[in-house]
Amino acid sequence: MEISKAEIASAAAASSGAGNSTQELMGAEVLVKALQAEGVQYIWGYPGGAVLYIYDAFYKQDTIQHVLVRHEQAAVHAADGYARATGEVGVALVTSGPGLTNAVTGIATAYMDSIPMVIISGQVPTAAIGLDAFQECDTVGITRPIVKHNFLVKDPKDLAMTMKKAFHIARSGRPGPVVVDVPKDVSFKKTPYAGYPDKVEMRSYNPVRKGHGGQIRKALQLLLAAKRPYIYTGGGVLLGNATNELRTLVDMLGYPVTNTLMGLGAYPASDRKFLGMLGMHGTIEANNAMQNCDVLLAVGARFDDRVIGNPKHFAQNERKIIHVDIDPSSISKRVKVDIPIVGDVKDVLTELISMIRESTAKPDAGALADWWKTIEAWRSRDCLKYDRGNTDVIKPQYVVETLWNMTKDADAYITSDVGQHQMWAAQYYRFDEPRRWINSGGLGTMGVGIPYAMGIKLAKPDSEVFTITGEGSVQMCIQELSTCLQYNTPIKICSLNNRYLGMVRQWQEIEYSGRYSHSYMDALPNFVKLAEAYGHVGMLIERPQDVEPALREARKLKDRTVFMDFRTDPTENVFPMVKAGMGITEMLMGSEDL
Ligand SMILES: Cc1cc2nc3c(=O)[nH]c(=O)nc-3n(C[C@H](O)[C@H](O)[C@H](O)COP(=O)(O)OP(=O)(O)OC[C@H]3O[C@@H](n4cnc5c(N)ncnc54)[C@H](O)[C@@H]3O)c2cc1C
Ligand SMILES: Cc1ncc(C[n+]2csc(CCOP(=O)(O)OP(=O)(O)O)c2C)c(N)n1
Ligand SMILES: [Mg+2]
Repeated sequence: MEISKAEIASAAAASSGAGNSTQELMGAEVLVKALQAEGVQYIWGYPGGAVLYIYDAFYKQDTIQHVLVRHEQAAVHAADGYARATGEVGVALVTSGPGLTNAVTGIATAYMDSIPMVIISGQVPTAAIGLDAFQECDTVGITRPIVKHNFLVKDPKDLAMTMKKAFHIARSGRPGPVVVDVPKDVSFKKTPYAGYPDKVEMRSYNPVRKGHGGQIRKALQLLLAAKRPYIYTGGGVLLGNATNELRTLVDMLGYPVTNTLMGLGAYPASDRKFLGMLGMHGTIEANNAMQNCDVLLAVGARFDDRVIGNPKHFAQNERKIIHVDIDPSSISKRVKVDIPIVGDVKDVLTELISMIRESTAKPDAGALADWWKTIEAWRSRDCLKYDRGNTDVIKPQYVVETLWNMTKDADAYITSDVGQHQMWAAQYYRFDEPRRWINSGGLGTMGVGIPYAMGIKLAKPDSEVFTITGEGSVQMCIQELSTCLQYNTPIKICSLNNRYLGMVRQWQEIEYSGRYSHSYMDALPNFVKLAEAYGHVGMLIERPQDVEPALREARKLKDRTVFMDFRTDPTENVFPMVKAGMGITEMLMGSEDL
């Protein structure tokens, strides 16, 4: 059921209390009013004793659609997927004790990738806290290291302001998940309610948006004087909705650009200035440019260990680094930078662009042409080539490439799970638009693929939503196929079934002399029948020539969830690869390098 914007606006106006005198409401009702006032359309959750008053309050309203998942982990992932695709705050609701502990993986996943979320958890009544009460757990303690902030609400009169703060903290500055723990009596008791606050002020929390003008000017001078410049961008560009600014900047300068795994889509992959993803499974040209540039502009990217490889090797080449990030704690965390700029990427890039427009100095065209020549030589090695013509066995890359070819001009979202299939999706699906590639990078959580897709499909019912997964990952949240049916969120699952925990097998092959300890997946279910048992369509695809027809058929089944079980080459590995402890240019290019 889609809820119109007008309905939400009228609900929000009603719930803001504008013009209303103070009324007495139960805590649970205040909570629902807060969500309405925040414009929340969907909430993913699972009920239990501690949240039954909240569920009762949901029953009495019809502006927010609650989605009953099958496992709390999936509730948080679905809300997280929704947040990644829409830029809105994702909201989940879980009960106390096991409800919350089940949600922990989802919360940590969102935290690692800086995703704005509010997670409401039920708690035992305030008088029972600390008494080993039934389904009690220390939610604030358990979640403290994996949230941007958390609250335990002890009095219903604080609920409205706490929710206001929670949403503000989740979406401002460096986004992140916020947990609001609500004891049962707090949701039950009545409290005077004078409307949802329209302002929030926190003395200790004031994220900087505008970058320091002097620093930006210094950055400009460095950038224009560069002989071998490089622009390294990450998830922050997507989180800060600054893709247009990034495109303008790159076009003005003509410099090469790369994205991290989390930044894919921040710059169009089809543009020649894009060198592909960098890092452990990045392209030669992207990694070599990172190592050999003389001026690096890092934008909303956090120098992850999967990106810079061995820090000593990375530091061998001298380069000047400009780092734009909204979170001062990201700056010089792993790599020492020369020009830190703390601020929002959109604000900072806008200022940088206007300074470039006003500047009489221009990039050094001769040096840039030489730099591009070097880069093209790296690129000509075509490091993502694979056995495209294989007619015996389905190459996993071929499935992704075929999907990309078929959907590149469509309104499509791609989610993935974690493993080899995730890397092939990142390498072979060439994202041109932001927020189309939805995956877990920081925590690397197997199981996110289906719930992410489910969350997105609800928000984008007219878009096509695909999940690229593996037979290992998909089983971690497979129960959500049931939710997909109940809420009519038809998604297309492309399982690259190699019968292995492939990424683990790859590491065992390369780092553990081929001792495949517990990475072979035997006794797999019949996925076709499993899909059918859940009320969906299942397809088994075993031959390369059937890949395209299967995808075509699945796309035609617009209103059905389709599970495509592609039997892919079990021996295929992800290349290029930077082995643990190696520098980013010390890449394995294929099995011949092993
Ligand atoms: C199997 C596997 C393999 C992987 N291999 C690779 C690989 O080869 N290459 C790769 O890149 N990654 C890889 N990763 C992902 C990696 O672990 C990290 O998640 C990723 O590199 C981090 O991306 P990022 O630097 O863009 O940071 P993000 O986690 O996206 O962080 C964003 C940064 O932007 C900042 N920010 C947020 N909002 C704003 C704003 N409005 N303005 C300014 N700054 C903002 C934040 O403070 C933060 O510092 C892999 C993951 C897995 C699971
Ligand atoms: C919850 C969780 N447990 C373990 C891991 C470690 N891990 C990373 S990739 C991987 C294998 C994934 O197998 P599959 O889903 O079949 O994908 P493939 O690598 O074969 O494409 C494992 C076990 C993880 N990332 N997440
Ligand atoms: Mg597998």
